[in-house]
Amino acid sequence: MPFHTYPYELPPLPYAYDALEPYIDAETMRYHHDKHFQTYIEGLNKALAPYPHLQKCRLEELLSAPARLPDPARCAILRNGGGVYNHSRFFRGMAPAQEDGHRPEGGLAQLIDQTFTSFDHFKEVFSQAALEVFGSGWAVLALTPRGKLKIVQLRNQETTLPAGALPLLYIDVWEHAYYLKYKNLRAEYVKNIWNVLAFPAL
Ligand code: MN3
Repeated sequence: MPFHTYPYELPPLPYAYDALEPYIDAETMRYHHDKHFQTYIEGLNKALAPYPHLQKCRLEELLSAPARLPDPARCAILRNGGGVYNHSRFFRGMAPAQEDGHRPEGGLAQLIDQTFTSFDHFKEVFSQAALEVFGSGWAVLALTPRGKLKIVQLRNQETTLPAGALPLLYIDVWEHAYYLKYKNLRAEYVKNIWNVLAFPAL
């Protein structure tokens, strides 16, 4: 995928800007994808420009071991690289609404039932985690190295990678993800995003 190595490029949205209407509006999608996501792409390329040896690394490698990044660039690489990594997955983790919403299938459906007793309870717990992120950040459903599901709250553009966990599903709760349509009503946004969250196969 084009955004996995330097120089990073903005991946196209896998659907039309208005495909998630009325839950996520086209104007929000344009700003979020074309401006905010693009800014992280540019910031990451700029941060990596002086470091040819880091340009050869995959983004996951850079983000997994922050201590190995050079001091002067560490913060910029983690912030911008985290923004690139999280947003690339967030946008791919949504799809046009279906009647009754999207449901996980197969192995992921089983694991959700085992871990959270039911899909509805999982939705409650995950929504609550998204509502309780203080300030800018993410709620993420992640698969731990031991194969367990875990709901994680990330601040700013942290990722699950230093913990070795694979992110499966994201809710972006930065205000840029919802403010144009929902203003201060994060709870309305979180309730409505379930119509368009799409589950990966496990
Ligand atoms: Mn965002």
